[in-house]
Amino acid sequence: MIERAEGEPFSKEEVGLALRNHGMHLEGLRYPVTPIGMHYLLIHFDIPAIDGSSFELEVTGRVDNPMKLSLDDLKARPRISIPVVMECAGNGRSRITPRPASAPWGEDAIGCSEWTGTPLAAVLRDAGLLDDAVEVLFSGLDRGIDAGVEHAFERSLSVDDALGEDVLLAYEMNGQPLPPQHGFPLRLVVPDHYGVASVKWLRAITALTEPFEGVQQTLKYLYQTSEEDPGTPIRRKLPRALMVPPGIPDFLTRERNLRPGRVTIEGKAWSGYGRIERVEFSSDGGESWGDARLAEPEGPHAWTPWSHEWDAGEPGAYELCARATDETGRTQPLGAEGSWNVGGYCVNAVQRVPVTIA
Ligand SMILES: Nc1nc2c(c(=O)[nH]1)N[C@H]1C(S)=C(S)[C@@H](COP(=O)(O)O)O[C@H]1N2
Ligand SMILES: [Mo]
Repeated sequence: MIERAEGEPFSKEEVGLALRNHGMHLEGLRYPVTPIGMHYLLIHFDIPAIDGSSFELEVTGRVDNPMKLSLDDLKARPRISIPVVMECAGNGRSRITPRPASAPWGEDAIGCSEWTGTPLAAVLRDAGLLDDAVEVLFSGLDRGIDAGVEHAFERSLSVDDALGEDVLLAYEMNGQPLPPQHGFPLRLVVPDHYGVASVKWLRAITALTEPFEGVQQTLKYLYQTSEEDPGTPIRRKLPRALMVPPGIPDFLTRERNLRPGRVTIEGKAWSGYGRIERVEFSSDGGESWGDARLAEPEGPHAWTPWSHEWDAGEPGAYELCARATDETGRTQPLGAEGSWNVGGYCVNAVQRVPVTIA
């Protein structure tokens, strides 16, 4: 019999979503760059079948010089590679009650890949983005029905965000062509924003004079504190620290078991609002905290390694926690209660890892 400490049992639909959209194995927090098959996945509809050799990206709308770019055209443009932490806005969703029926993430909807591609800003400049454009729309080739409406997966960015440094039209992940599930042949990568901004299977870029009002922008991905709240669009990643679960797991409950003695706890931390300034560790469920040691991230959008020497002295039950604070002072709440929102987005309560020392 499994006791559920929080939330209700998962529905058949949630389990189905979780099997299609796996999380990153948290032991993968050891790697600076996540191996491709370990990176989390979120595919709203179906993975489209796309022929890379006839593929064309259309750049259109309020531009002087509309363009069609083949994969070779894109690869002939300036090429950059950057490690970027990607995280689903629904990460942490299963910690709230009641929760909406959607991917029931623990805290594993994460990964840090090295994305290679060409900067979006220069493509928009070459297309002659016009002054009256207010947003740039990114359209995927995948289609489905959500909120009762049939649509292609589409998201927009403000012109400022679209011209942001390091926003990429990416065609490689960790030095390999994008795998189908991660957006082959081309995806957007928007560092610092939640994963939803990084449209996969990118077909078209359209400069708009009015804000985009599609399903994935105005019905989903809104932070609403109640059904009546019109809500605010979710954008940047809130800070989060996660640890590699120490010791060995129980097969079924995944609770951790360790021997007494010193152990190095390690993990990664990130924020979409800037540098990680501090990571704290607690072994008593957040009653008392000590500062973890930080190391340099592999780039401005990569995760920051942290470690802490823990003396697991006495046999017994402990609850390990980690908490990140970024350069803007944003940090993580101790519990998820105050983070409840209709869509279950941006739940960044501190990680809690029960361990038994025996
Ligand atoms: N075209 C398209 N792009 C998409 C999605 C999608 O379903 N279709 N999912 C989005 C969401 S919600 C997330 S969190 C990320 C997940 O990217 P990954 O599967 O490569 O980890 O892709 C985003 N881009
Ligand atoms: Mo997501």
